[in-house]
Amino acid sequence: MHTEGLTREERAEYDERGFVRLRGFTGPEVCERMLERVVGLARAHAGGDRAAPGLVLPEANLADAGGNPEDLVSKIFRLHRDGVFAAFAADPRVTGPLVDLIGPRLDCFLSQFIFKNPGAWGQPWHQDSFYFPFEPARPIVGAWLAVTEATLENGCLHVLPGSHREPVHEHVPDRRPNANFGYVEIVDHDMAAAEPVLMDPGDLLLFDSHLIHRSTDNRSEGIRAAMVFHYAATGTVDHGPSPVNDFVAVR
Ligand SMILES: O=C(O)CCC(=O)C(=O)O
Repeated sequence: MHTEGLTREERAEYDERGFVRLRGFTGPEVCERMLERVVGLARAHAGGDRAAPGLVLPEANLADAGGNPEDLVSKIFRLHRDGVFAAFAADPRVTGPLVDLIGPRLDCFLSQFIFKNPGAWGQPWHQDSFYFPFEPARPIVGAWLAVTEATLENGCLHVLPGSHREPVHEHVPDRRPNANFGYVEIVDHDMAAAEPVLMDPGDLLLFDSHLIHRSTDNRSEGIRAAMVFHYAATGTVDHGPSPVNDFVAVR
C-alpha cells in the first residue's frame, strides 16, 4: 500500500500540518512481537545481562513501584539493529513514505520503545530537533507506531498542527520533581490550538522533527506502548554525538 510513498492527500496533510496518521499500517502480530521482545529485554537487563541489546531507561515516576522489571521501565533505546525492530525500520512499506519526505538514501538513527506503564510520566511539550544537533538539520522524520491503543486517559500524543514551520524554541528542563531523565519543555508558547492524536494498535504517525508535541501521564490501569523510529538522510553528521543515536542505513 505505502511502498510507493504517500498518497497525494497524505503528503498534502503532512506538508500542511506537520504530521500524518496512517491508520491500520501494521498488523497486531508485529505489535505483539515487539512487546514480547522488549519484555524479554527488560527482564534480561534486570537480571544483569549487559550484553542484551538496548539501552534501558527507568521510569522515574514508578521508581518505588513493585511488579515485573518491564513495569518499571520508561524506554528502551537502540533497538533498530534487533530482529523485529530492524525488520520494521527497513520495511519498504515504512521507507517508501520516508523517501518521499527525506530523499532516496535513508538512515534510521534513533529507536525507542516507550512503555508508558500506568502512572508513568508523559513527555512535556517539545520539538524533537531540540535533541538533534545535525548537519543538515532537516528533514528529519519520526515514525511513531502505536503498539497498544493510545487514548486521552492513557497518555496519547498531543500535537500543535502547523508548528513544524516554526524554528526550534527554547526548551527548559522538565520542572516536575523527579522528572524522567532527558525530558525538556517549551514553556513560552501558546498551545491552545493543540489536538490529541488518538491511535489504535498498528496505526503509524509520521511527523516532522520541528512539530511541537507532548504526551500526557498514563492515568489508566493499562500500558500505553509505542515504538518510535527517527530517520535522516544518509550522510547526516551528528555534532552531538548522543549515546542513544546509532546511524544505520535502511535504504
Ligand atoms: O510517546 C510518548 O509518550 C512521547 C513520545 C515523544 O514525544 C517523541 O517520540 O518525541
